Amino acid sequence: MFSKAIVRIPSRSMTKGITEHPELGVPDYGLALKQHEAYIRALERCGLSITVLPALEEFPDSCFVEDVAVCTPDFALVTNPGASTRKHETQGIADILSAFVPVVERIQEPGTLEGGDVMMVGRHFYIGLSRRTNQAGANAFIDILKRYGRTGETVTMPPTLHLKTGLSYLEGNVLLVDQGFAAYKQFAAFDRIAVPATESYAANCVRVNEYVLVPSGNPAVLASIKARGLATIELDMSEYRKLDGGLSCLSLRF
Ligand code: CIR
Repeated sequence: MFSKAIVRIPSRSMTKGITEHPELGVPDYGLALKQHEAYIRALERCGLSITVLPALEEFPDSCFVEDVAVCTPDFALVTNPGASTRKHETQGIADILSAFVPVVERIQEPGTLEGGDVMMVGRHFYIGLSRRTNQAGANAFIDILKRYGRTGETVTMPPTLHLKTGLSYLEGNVLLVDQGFAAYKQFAAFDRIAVPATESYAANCVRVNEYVLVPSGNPAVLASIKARGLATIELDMSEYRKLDGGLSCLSLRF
Protein backbone atom coordinates (compact mmCIF):
# COMPACT_ATOMS: atom_id res chain seq x y z
CA MET A 1 0.00 0.00 0.00
CA PHE A 2 1.13 3.54 -0.73
CA SER A 3 0.34 6.35 1.69
CA LYS A 4 2.11 9.34 0.12
CA ALA A 5 2.84 10.99 -3.20
CA ILE A 6 4.96 13.88 -4.37
CA VAL A 7 3.90 15.91 -7.40
CA ARG A 8 5.25 19.09 -8.97
CA ILE A 9 3.04 21.82 -10.46
CA PRO A 10 3.76 22.21 -14.19
CA SER A 11 5.64 25.35 -15.19
CA ARG A 12 4.46 27.75 -17.92
CA SER A 13 7.64 26.74 -19.71
CA MET A 14 6.17 23.24 -20.20
CA THR A 15 5.22 24.45 -23.68
CA LYS A 16 8.95 24.04 -24.45
CA GLY A 17 9.22 20.54 -22.97
CA ILE A 18 10.89 17.66 -24.80
CA THR A 19 8.62 15.83 -27.23
CA GLU A 20 8.92 13.14 -29.86
CA HIS A 21 5.38 13.99 -31.01
CA PRO A 22 5.34 17.64 -32.05
CA GLU A 23 2.47 16.79 -34.40
CA LEU A 24 0.21 16.59 -31.31
CA GLY A 25 0.67 20.33 -30.79
CA VAL A 26 1.86 22.57 -27.97
CA PRO A 27 0.33 21.94 -24.52
CA ASP A 28 -2.37 24.36 -23.36
CA TYR A 29 -1.01 25.48 -19.99
CA GLY A 30 -4.39 26.31 -18.46
CA LEU A 31 -5.81 22.92 -19.39
CA ALA A 32 -2.64 21.18 -18.18
CA LEU A 33 -3.11 22.81 -14.75
CA LYS A 34 -6.72 21.61 -14.61
CA GLN A 35 -5.65 18.08 -15.56
CA HIS A 36 -2.93 18.21 -12.90
CA GLU A 37 -5.47 19.23 -10.28
CA ALA A 38 -7.69 16.29 -11.29
CA TYR A 39 -4.67 14.00 -11.02
CA ILE A 40 -4.00 15.18 -7.45
CA ARG A 41 -7.67 14.64 -6.53
CA ALA A 42 -7.47 11.11 -7.96
CA LEU A 43 -4.41 10.28 -5.85
CA GLU A 44 -6.24 11.61 -2.81
CA ARG A 45 -9.19 9.37 -3.65
CA CYS A 46 -6.72 6.48 -3.65
CA GLY A 47 -5.91 7.37 -0.04
CA LEU A 48 -2.63 9.22 -0.50
CA SER A 49 -1.51 12.39 1.21
CA ILE A 50 0.12 14.61 -1.37
CA THR A 51 3.15 16.88 -1.16
CA VAL A 52 2.82 19.49 -3.90
CA LEU A 53 6.11 21.03 -5.01
CA PRO A 54 6.16 24.46 -6.70
CA ALA A 55 6.65 24.91 -10.44
CA LEU A 56 10.23 25.31 -11.69
CA GLU A 57 10.18 27.68 -14.66
CA GLU A 58 13.77 26.93 -15.64
CA PHE A 59 12.88 23.24 -16.18
CA PRO A 60 10.11 22.69 -18.77
CA ASP A 61 9.78 18.95 -18.01
CA SER A 62 9.95 19.20 -14.22
CA CYS A 63 6.29 18.23 -13.64
CA PHE A 64 7.38 14.71 -14.66
CA VAL A 65 8.74 14.27 -11.16
CA GLU A 66 8.86 10.47 -11.43
CA ASP A 67 12.06 10.72 -13.43
CA VAL A 68 14.19 12.39 -10.74
CA ALA A 69 13.75 9.82 -7.97
CA VAL A 70 12.79 6.29 -7.00
CA CYS A 71 11.13 5.85 -3.60
CA THR A 72 10.85 2.80 -1.37
CA PRO A 73 9.92 2.64 2.32
CA ASP A 74 13.59 1.99 3.26
CA PHE A 75 15.42 4.39 0.99
CA ALA A 76 14.99 6.84 -1.84
CA LEU A 77 17.20 7.30 -4.86
CA VAL A 78 17.94 10.62 -6.53
CA THR A 79 18.56 9.79 -10.17
CA ASN A 80 20.82 11.37 -12.78
CA PRO A 81 18.54 12.07 -15.75
CA GLY A 82 20.01 11.23 -19.14
CA ALA A 83 18.27 14.18 -20.84
CA SER A 84 20.68 17.14 -20.65
CA THR A 85 17.91 19.71 -20.05
CA ARG A 86 16.62 17.64 -17.13
CA LYS A 87 19.88 16.95 -15.23
CA HIS A 88 19.47 19.78 -12.73
CA GLU A 89 15.84 19.00 -11.95
CA THR A 90 17.30 16.83 -9.18
CA GLN A 91 18.47 19.89 -7.22
CA GLY A 92 16.76 20.00 -3.85
CA ILE A 93 15.04 16.64 -4.31
CA ALA A 94 17.30 14.90 -1.77
CA ASP A 95 16.25 17.37 0.95
CA ILE A 96 12.59 16.84 0.13
CA LEU A 97 12.92 13.04 0.18
CA SER A 98 14.92 12.96 3.40
CA ALA A 99 11.79 14.19 5.21
CA PHE A 100 10.11 10.90 4.26
CA VAL A 101 12.77 8.17 4.16
CA PRO A 102 15.77 7.31 6.36
CA VAL A 103 18.40 7.28 3.59
CA VAL A 104 18.77 9.01 0.24
CA GLU A 105 21.07 7.36 -2.31
CA ARG A 106 22.27 8.84 -5.61
CA ILE A 107 23.15 7.82 -9.13
CA GLN A 108 26.39 9.56 -10.13
CA GLU A 109 28.09 10.25 -13.48
CA PRO A 110 28.88 8.44 -15.72
CA GLY A 111 25.74 6.58 -14.69
CA THR A 112 22.42 7.96 -15.89
CA LEU A 113 19.00 6.74 -14.87
CA GLU A 114 15.46 8.15 -15.06
CA GLY A 115 12.66 6.91 -12.81
CA GLY A 116 10.42 6.24 -15.80
CA ASP A 117 12.78 3.37 -16.62
CA VAL A 118 12.26 1.70 -13.26
CA MET A 119 9.39 -0.74 -12.72
CA MET A 120 8.94 -2.14 -9.23
CA VAL A 121 7.47 -5.61 -8.83
CA GLY A 122 7.49 -6.23 -5.09
CA ARG A 123 11.15 -6.34 -4.09
CA HIS A 124 12.39 -6.84 -7.64
CA PHE A 125 13.07 -3.97 -10.03
CA TYR A 126 13.17 -3.96 -13.83
CA ILE A 127 15.41 -1.26 -15.31
CA GLY A 128 15.07 -0.24 -18.96
CA LEU A 129 18.29 0.52 -20.81
CA SER A 130 16.82 3.42 -22.74
CA ARG A 131 18.27 6.54 -24.34
CA ARG A 132 18.02 8.05 -20.83
CA THR A 133 19.26 5.20 -18.62
CA ASN A 134 22.64 3.63 -19.28
CA GLN A 135 24.33 0.43 -18.14
CA ALA A 136 26.47 2.26 -15.55
CA GLY A 137 23.34 3.82 -14.04
CA ALA A 138 21.52 0.49 -13.99
CA ASN A 139 24.53 -1.29 -12.41
CA ALA A 140 24.81 1.37 -9.72
CA PHE A 141 21.11 1.05 -8.95
CA ILE A 142 21.29 -2.76 -8.79
CA ASP A 143 24.21 -2.47 -6.31
CA ILE A 144 22.13 -0.11 -4.16
CA LEU A 145 19.12 -2.44 -4.35
CA LYS A 146 21.24 -5.36 -3.09
CA ARG A 147 22.24 -3.34 -0.03
CA TYR A 148 18.56 -3.01 0.85
CA GLY A 149 17.68 -6.68 0.31
CA ARG A 150 16.18 -6.11 -3.12
CA THR A 151 17.09 -7.26 -6.63
CA GLY A 152 17.17 -5.75 -10.08
CA GLU A 153 17.59 -6.74 -13.72
CA THR A 154 17.97 -4.75 -16.91
CA VAL A 155 15.63 -4.76 -19.90
CA THR A 156 16.76 -4.09 -23.47
CA MET A 157 14.46 -1.45 -24.86
CA PRO A 158 12.40 -1.29 -28.04
CA PRO A 159 12.23 2.25 -29.51
CA THR A 160 10.22 3.55 -26.56
CA LEU A 161 11.01 6.55 -24.35
CA HIS A 162 10.90 4.85 -20.95
CA LEU A 163 10.32 1.30 -19.69
CA LYS A 164 7.01 2.33 -18.15
CA THR A 165 5.92 4.02 -21.35
CA GLY A 166 5.35 0.46 -22.53
CA LEU A 167 4.83 -1.61 -19.36
CA SER A 168 2.82 -1.12 -16.18
CA TYR A 169 2.71 -3.52 -13.28
CA LEU A 170 -0.79 -3.57 -11.79
CA GLU A 171 0.04 -5.90 -8.84
CA GLY A 172 -1.39 -9.42 -8.48
CA ASN A 173 1.00 -10.58 -11.25
CA VAL A 174 -0.95 -8.51 -13.83
CA LEU A 175 1.22 -6.63 -16.34
CA LEU A 176 0.04 -4.22 -19.04
CA VAL A 177 2.23 -4.84 -22.08
CA ASP A 178 2.55 -2.62 -25.13
CA GLN A 179 3.32 -4.23 -28.49
CA GLY A 180 7.04 -3.41 -28.35
CA PHE A 181 7.41 -5.72 -25.34
CA ALA A 182 4.92 -8.41 -26.45
CA ALA A 183 7.56 -10.98 -27.43
CA TYR A 184 9.80 -10.48 -24.37
CA LYS A 185 10.42 -13.81 -22.60
CA GLN A 186 11.43 -11.79 -19.54
CA PHE A 187 7.76 -11.00 -18.93
CA ALA A 188 6.22 -14.32 -20.04
CA ALA A 189 5.30 -15.44 -16.50
CA PHE A 190 3.08 -12.41 -15.86
CA ASP A 191 -0.68 -12.39 -16.43
CA ARG A 192 -0.28 -10.04 -19.40
CA ILE A 193 -2.83 -7.61 -20.77
CA ALA A 194 -1.87 -6.87 -24.36
CA VAL A 195 -2.27 -3.20 -25.21
CA PRO A 196 -3.59 -2.72 -28.76
CA ALA A 197 -1.53 -0.45 -31.04
CA THR A 198 -4.43 2.00 -31.22
CA GLU A 199 -4.25 2.46 -27.42
CA SER A 200 -0.49 2.39 -26.98
CA TYR A 201 -0.51 5.49 -24.76
CA ALA A 202 -2.56 3.53 -22.18
CA ALA A 203 0.32 1.10 -21.61
CA ASN A 204 1.25 3.63 -18.93
CA CYS A 205 -1.35 3.18 -16.19
CA VAL A 206 -0.77 3.30 -12.44
CA ARG A 207 -2.01 0.99 -9.72
CA VAL A 208 -2.50 3.02 -6.55
CA ASN A 209 -3.92 0.95 -3.71
CA GLU A 210 -7.51 -0.05 -4.64
CA TYR A 211 -7.55 1.78 -7.98
CA VAL A 212 -5.86 1.79 -11.35
CA LEU A 213 -5.46 5.22 -12.97
CA VAL A 214 -6.14 4.93 -16.72
CA PRO A 215 -5.81 7.67 -19.36
CA SER A 216 -9.27 8.42 -20.76
CA GLY A 217 -10.13 7.47 -24.33
CA ASN A 218 -8.74 3.94 -24.20
CA PRO A 219 -11.79 1.67 -23.96
CA ALA A 220 -10.08 -1.67 -24.69
CA VAL A 221 -7.41 -1.23 -22.02
CA LEU A 222 -10.02 0.07 -19.58
CA ALA A 223 -12.25 -2.96 -20.19
CA SER A 224 -9.32 -5.39 -19.78
CA ILE A 225 -8.37 -3.85 -16.45
CA LYS A 226 -11.96 -3.90 -15.22
CA ALA A 227 -12.22 -7.53 -16.34
CA ARG A 228 -9.46 -8.35 -13.82
CA GLY A 229 -11.80 -7.06 -11.11
CA LEU A 230 -9.87 -3.82 -10.60
CA ALA A 231 -11.49 -0.46 -9.90
CA THR A 232 -10.43 2.32 -12.26
CA ILE A 233 -10.24 6.10 -12.36
CA GLU A 234 -10.03 7.66 -15.82
CA LEU A 235 -8.04 10.86 -16.26
CA ASP A 236 -7.70 13.17 -19.25
CA MET A 237 -3.98 13.42 -19.99
CA SER A 238 -4.16 15.17 -23.36
CA GLU A 239 -1.72 17.99 -22.52
CA TYR A 240 0.92 15.69 -20.97
CA ARG A 241 0.68 13.25 -23.84
CA LYS A 242 1.90 16.06 -26.09
CA LEU A 243 5.18 15.88 -24.11
CA ASP A 244 5.37 12.06 -24.09
CA GLY A 245 4.39 12.04 -20.43
CA GLY A 246 2.01 9.46 -18.97
CA LEU A 247 0.16 8.98 -15.70
CA SER A 248 3.06 7.46 -13.79
CA CYS A 249 5.43 10.33 -14.75
CA LEU A 250 3.45 12.92 -12.78
CA SER A 251 4.13 11.53 -9.30
CA LEU A 252 6.38 9.68 -6.91
CA ARG A 253 4.30 7.22 -4.92
CA PHE A 254 5.49 5.48 -1.77
C1 CIR B 1 10.80 13.89 -21.36
O1 CIR B 1 11.01 13.64 -22.55
O2 CIR B 1 11.67 13.73 -20.50
C2 CIR B 1 9.45 14.43 -20.96
N1 CIR B 1 8.94 15.25 -22.01
C3 CIR B 1 8.50 13.30 -20.65
C4 CIR B 1 8.91 12.48 -19.48
C5 CIR B 1 7.98 11.36 -19.22
N2 CIR B 1 8.33 10.67 -18.03
C6 CIR B 1 8.17 9.37 -17.85
O3 CIR B 1 7.81 8.65 -18.77
N3 CIR B 1 8.47 8.88 -16.65
